[in-house]
Amino acid sequence: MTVNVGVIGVGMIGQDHVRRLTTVLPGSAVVAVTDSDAERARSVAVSVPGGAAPRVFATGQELIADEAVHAVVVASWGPTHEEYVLACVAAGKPVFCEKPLATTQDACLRILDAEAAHGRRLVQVGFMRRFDPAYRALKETVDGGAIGAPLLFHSVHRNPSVPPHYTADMAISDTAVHDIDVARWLLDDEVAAATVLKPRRNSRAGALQDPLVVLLEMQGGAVVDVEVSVTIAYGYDIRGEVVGETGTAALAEGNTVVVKREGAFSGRVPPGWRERFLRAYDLEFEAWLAAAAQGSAAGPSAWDGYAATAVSDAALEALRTGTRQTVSMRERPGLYTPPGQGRATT
Ligand code: NAD
Ligand code: ISE
Repeated sequence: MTVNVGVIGVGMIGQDHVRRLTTVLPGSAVVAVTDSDAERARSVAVSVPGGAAPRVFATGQELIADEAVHAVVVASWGPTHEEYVLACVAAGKPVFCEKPLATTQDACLRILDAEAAHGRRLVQVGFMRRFDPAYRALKETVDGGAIGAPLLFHSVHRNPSVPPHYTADMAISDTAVHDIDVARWLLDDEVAAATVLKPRRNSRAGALQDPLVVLLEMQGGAVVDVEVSVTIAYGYDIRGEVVGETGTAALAEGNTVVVKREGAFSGRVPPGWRERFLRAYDLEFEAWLAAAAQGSAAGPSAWDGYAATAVSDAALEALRTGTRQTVSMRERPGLYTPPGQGRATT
């Protein structure tokens, strides 16, 4: 079956997802696009390879309502996600929503309530690290007991630079939100409290407070430290190490080749998220299309989106106040507990 997809928001990542749906993965066709920048939507539509160009809709709501659209990708700015995800759930259409699921906890709760009323999952959130082969190997190692019970998780999230619209809060709500999700998933636990430290500022940071260190206390007692650096110039560097009772497990450096010459050795650091997580984005969409073809959703759920936003809200408050903040969350509904599994969905 071919899943006819409509894409809302065709900026950087929206265009990348259109490319993967039309030229990388089998089983889908992009039949509709929209963007608040109408000219951008038109130029993306005409650049789609293959048969008929996707239809360009004036609004996301019209795109979602169109009968030819079976499933929807939301890749517009974070504050617009709630409206579109709710409209997809109301229409009973599977939806892939880029992170964050929504920018407030209340908005996430409205999505959880709508999905619960629908009675089955329709929402997948774009936490692509869960599909990254290196993170998967790390989780398998930890889950397999090779290093004993996990005690600490060190996570490093470095961006060379960020776009001009990037605000101070986004270091947590847009960037660290990935580390928050991956900590919940790797440790199979929820976050109990957050504290944020402000190291000496990078002189390149402008109005941003960069870097930041986000400390998360998990309900089971493990502690997570996240370094967020978004103006670090040298490349896009993602690291993760779990410290267990009897050993450690870390993401390996991504290079297939290390060059040694003139008394030194070197490898490449990827320039950005597009290259570092290329395979992860493909795999998350493969999973999404398979589930969408059955009228459902897989992978990171609306619950995972809600949990990440609840923790990110606590961390933002910790940053503002300079104090430790506890995370309070609704009880997890049965819809989001996979049979025989722990708390965080794969
Ligand atoms: P972008 O600014 O390049 O693109 C966003 C697009 O959405 C723009 O073309 C904008 O005109 C459009 N838009 C804004 N409001 C809209 C609305 N109401 N209706 C329709 N279109 C609208 O931003 P981006 O970097 O592509 O980010 C988009 C989303 O993807 C964000 O939520 C971001 O956090 C997420 N993202 C995720 C990853 C990842 O690694 N998973 C990477 C980059 C971006
Ligand atoms: C961006 O939106 C992403 O999601 C990237 O994965 C992240 O590294 C970057 O910091 C965000 O701005």
